[in-house]
Amino acid sequence: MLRSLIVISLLLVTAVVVETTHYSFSAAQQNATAQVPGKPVFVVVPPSDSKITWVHDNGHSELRHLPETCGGGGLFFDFDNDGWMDIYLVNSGPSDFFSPKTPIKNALYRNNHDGTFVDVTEKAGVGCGKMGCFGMGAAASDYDGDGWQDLFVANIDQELFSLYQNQKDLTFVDRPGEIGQATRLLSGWGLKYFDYDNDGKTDLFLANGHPDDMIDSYSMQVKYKEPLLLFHQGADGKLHDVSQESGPAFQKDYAARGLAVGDYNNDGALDVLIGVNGGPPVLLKNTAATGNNWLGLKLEGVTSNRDAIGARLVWKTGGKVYQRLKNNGGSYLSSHDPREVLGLGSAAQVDELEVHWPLPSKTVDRLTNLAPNRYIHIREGKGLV
Ligand SMILES: [Ca+2]
Ligand SMILES: [Ca+2]
Ligand SMILES: [Ca+2]
Ligand SMILES: [Ca+2]
Repeated sequence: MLRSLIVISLLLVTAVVVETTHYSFSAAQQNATAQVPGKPVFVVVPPSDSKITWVHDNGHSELRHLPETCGGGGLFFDFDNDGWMDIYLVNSGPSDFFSPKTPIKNALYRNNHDGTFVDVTEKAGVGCGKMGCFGMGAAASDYDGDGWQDLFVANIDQELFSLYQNQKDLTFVDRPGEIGQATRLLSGWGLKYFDYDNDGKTDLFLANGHPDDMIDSYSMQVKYKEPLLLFHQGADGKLHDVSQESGPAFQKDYAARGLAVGDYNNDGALDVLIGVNGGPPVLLKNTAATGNNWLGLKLEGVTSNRDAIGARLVWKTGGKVYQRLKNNGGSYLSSHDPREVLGLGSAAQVDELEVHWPLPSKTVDRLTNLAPNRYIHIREGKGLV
């Protein structure tokens, strides 16, 4: 059975690295960084230096079947909050024609601050999901707002998707909850954590589809086209499956792949665009956020990267304090609206907003008494512009 081609989704903070090319350099600095003929612009860091010995296994068989044609996913994220990016890598697993000689696992490498990494997968408990290890998409987000990045891995059918909650002690616990039940027979691709109803709590949207377009001919349960799934975070802090009551789009099946989130009509309600394999894209206009207040942010770094990837937002509204790490990644082959939308619920304003700009900046901009339901532009060190 031909299973998963892929994986990526990721990049949470992969973008941090990419965006470092956007630093504002002085003329002297630009000259200093000018490309020198014969000198590599990027230098490969070999496993002997990085200590990252994990190798992706594409599951090739003696008959040259190749279930993983696009490699595995991976992401940068700071799981221990020490300010240094750690690395998570995703691999698939056994198939009908592939029995790995050594166990295949996902891998978490902790940054040693000296250019090397150490494998902490086993202690962290993120090597394998419940019921299997056939990983595909991955994303990191602090969905529960406790200040510690959590992990999400979408797996192939017959396995549950994994929601690894950060325990703040270098370990994670896989608690997929209702996501596990709902994804038992699905294969995940596009995925994104965002607050779709602007109530202040982060929700989750999943786009699914089996990689094998012949799967219907030999499976009684698994289908090529699969439903979209929407999970709403309730007052109990858990993600609840609300797909059935979320409109006709969730009653249909798609060969969904990429999923991008953005506010195309600038009403503060984040909309969704889904790429479909062999079909037209699905554009979903968000009507769920009506009635809740919001504040949209366009962040412009000056010393830090221009898109402020990696900025930490802390805001007070309605008597509560919220926080979020700005990233522009996650999902599969997709890029999201770079603006941030803060869901305020019924609160009439943002009482205080702090923007902790990412390194190398050490600037923190504080703004107070911000009126809602508009997009504002904040420049590093200048505040509102
Ligand atoms: Ca770290
Ligand atoms: Ca968390
Ligand atoms: Ca929400
Ligand atoms: Ca919108």
